[in-house]
Amino acid sequence: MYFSKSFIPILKNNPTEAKIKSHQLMLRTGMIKQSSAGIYSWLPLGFRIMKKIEQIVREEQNRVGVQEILMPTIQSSDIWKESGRYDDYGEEMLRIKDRQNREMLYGPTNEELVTEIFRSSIKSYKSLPQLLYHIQWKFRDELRPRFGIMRCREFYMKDAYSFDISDEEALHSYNKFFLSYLNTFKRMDLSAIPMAADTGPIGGNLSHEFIILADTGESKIFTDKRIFEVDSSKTTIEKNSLNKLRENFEKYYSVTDEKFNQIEFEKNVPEKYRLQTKGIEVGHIFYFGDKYSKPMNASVDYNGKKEFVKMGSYGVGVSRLVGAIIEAKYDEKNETMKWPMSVTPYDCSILPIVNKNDNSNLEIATNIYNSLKKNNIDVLIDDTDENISSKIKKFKLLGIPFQIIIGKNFNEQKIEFTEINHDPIFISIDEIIKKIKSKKSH
Ligand code: 5CA
Repeated sequence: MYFSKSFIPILKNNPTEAKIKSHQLMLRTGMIKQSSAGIYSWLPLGFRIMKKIEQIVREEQNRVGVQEILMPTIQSSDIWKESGRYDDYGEEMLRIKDRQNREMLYGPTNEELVTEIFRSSIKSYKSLPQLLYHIQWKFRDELRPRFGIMRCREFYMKDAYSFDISDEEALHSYNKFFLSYLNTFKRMDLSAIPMAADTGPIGGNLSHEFIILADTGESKIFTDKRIFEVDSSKTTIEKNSLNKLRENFEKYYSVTDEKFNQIEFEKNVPEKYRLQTKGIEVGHIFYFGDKYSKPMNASVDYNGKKEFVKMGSYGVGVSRLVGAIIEAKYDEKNETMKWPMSVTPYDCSILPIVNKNDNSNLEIATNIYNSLKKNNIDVLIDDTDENISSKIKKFKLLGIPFQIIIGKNFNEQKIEFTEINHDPIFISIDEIIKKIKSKKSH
């Protein structure tokens, strides 16, 4: 992509309405544009990042055997009346009437709809477990939308739902999501800690929030620092292995503020390991047994007996993650963001010095661009006639991990190549490709 043809509307200064780094940078670099309070359009740069995040989430769901579906954004109120949540959910739910005067709503979550889908087809315990997910827009009429896409009204979420025959089997499903979430966030270079949490309007009595540490986070957390050392890399989806993983995490006190108890904290965590800080909730998993299956009559035949299925639900804030990654990865010292290779909108930028009467640098840049593209490296080439130092500054602002600079006296064997916030090195195109590819495969 040539920068002159791209739609990346960069602002000169940080917008004053934005209070936190991620919101400032997302507006400044033209990733998003507000369309009304708490509702945003995603422009190409932001959309590319969100799509990469979505794909990682998808792959890790598929890996533990969850099947992808797509449910609509608009739901009928009937199923919410069946579950009893239509009145309980309150003003956060956007209620709409269609032309027949039927009560509809823009889904804030999908427990009811997926239960309705399940009960209409699955009749025997032999079809269990059923694990289903979709990635779809949600709407919650938040009282105070804030921090850009971090707490907004319309947001993109991965939500999954599990259906099992017994508590024991349901906890096995819960644990599969527990593992898949650790793997998902690890692939984005994030260390997300599972913390015992409240269940709020979703319900149930077992729940973990996955939280990444950030001073600007809205969740207060209390934790034992040793939890950061727990290793999940050898865990498989076998029951024992997953149970062990949960145990390894749960032996350390780690809770959000709704669950916090000072006496327990001090009793369980030696002083030197106590950490009281803030974080961003990027995922939340719940186990709620038959809370929905019973009122909605979602049951299966179990050797001649009717059993209500045991359910859980599992959310990842796909759009929130874009902001969360900026908050977690922002480099205060250099005042830059740096995208993890797995989600970066472009891997590399090519910045030629462009002279009005001489196209040669632009031609060299285009040749290098083609070689990188052939190697599946995503490149943005700055063909504008801005001076080179403002081009370098611009791409630092965008957080693109690598830069190639084509200046005077170009030498094929010694191309100026910079990893963001490092000193430039001078290497050949083959070495550049090797370096970027090896970073991409980590
Ligand atoms: N049905 C359950 C699990 S699928 C559920 O809705 N859980 S949730 O309410 O915790 O939302 C799941 C995730 O969506 C959260 O962890 C958070 O990352 C994201 N999220 C929730 N509300 C917002 C919001 N207003 N703006 C942006 N992201 C949000």
